[in-house]
Amino acid sequence: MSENGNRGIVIDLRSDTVTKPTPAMRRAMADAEVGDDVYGEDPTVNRLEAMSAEMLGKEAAVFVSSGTMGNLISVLAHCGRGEEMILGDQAHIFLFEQGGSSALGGVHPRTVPNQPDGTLDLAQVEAAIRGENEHFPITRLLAVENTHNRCGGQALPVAYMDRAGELAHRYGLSFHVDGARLWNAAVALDVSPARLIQAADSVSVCLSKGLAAPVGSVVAGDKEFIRKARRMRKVVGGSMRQAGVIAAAGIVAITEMVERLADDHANARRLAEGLAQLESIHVDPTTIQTDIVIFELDHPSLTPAQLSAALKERGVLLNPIGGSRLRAVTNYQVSAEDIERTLAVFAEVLEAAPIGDTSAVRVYG
Ligand code: TLP
Repeated sequence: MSENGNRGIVIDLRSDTVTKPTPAMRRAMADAEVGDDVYGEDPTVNRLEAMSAEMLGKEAAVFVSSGTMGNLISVLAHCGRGEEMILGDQAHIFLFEQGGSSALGGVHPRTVPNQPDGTLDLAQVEAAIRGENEHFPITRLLAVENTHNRCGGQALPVAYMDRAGELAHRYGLSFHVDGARLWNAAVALDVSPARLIQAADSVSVCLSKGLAAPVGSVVAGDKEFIRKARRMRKVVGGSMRQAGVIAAAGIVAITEMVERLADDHANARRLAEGLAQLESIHVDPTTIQTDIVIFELDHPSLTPAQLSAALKERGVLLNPIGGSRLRAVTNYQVSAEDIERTLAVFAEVLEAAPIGDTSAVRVYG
């Protein structure tokens, strides 16, 4: 929770990206030893990369500016122009990254439907893998997302990750994991991040989501893959110079901020339990595994946009995400008390707009 001028308290549940650096991060940033990272001379970046590679159980890692860049350079390092990647129809790479791997790399996306638990049906994946035929693009890559954002922060379990990797490798494909929130998955499943992605050839993890660093993601894989990924980072203009200033916050993120994600998960579960009590909101709290709560609004006079606007008036920020759905994401700036306050605000707003009372549209529109 934070103060917001004369509008008072703000509880920001729009994303876990909204967090500001912790005091320890700001100190580490101020004190960071730096050098020119394009020469490989930034000791802080080198340390972050080495620590991340170790935590992720991979040979090497490269620091990038964002999750979008991490996924992009991974896909470009795995696939050439006209080659194909199989991914979920709800994948962030497919929906929310401007089709960058196709726009910039000529990589053809082939989607299969995401299941409600964020997985892909592996029989459908297998059926989508192309055979040898000059009419077809060559299938090169399988990508999954863990946790799965659009599926409500679902954590894909180890057994599934292993099976997906085994399938990809059986057909000679690489296996990439968009692990923007892999840390959340690992905490929720009580497994190490390294074990969770043991079967993956590459992973992109974010430092600036649940872990609260101001900037940055890390891509990890074997040395040869990371050599290619570094080349791709350069061509998209993503190589940075004295980046130790931001990498320092990333080191704090991976050393101090992972365990506490359990608090965000508990807060998300509590939020869902409270929301489920409200007549015009539908969510099954038992499905909430991590920090994301996606819920349906079923109200005759209030649209998701109007609900969001009315909540904002009272200091609670969260986003409609299309159709009747809205998303709330807990984060380290949101306390258990903030969740209770949020639930009270929901009750207030929905009470002020009783079901069937269309005047609420005018009040909150
Ligand atoms: N997700 C953001 C934005 O899309 C709005 C969010 O608020 O959830 N993979 C996944 C699974 C993601 O959720 C995101 C960001 C990314 C990749 C991209 O990361 P950034 O924003 O660092 O490019």
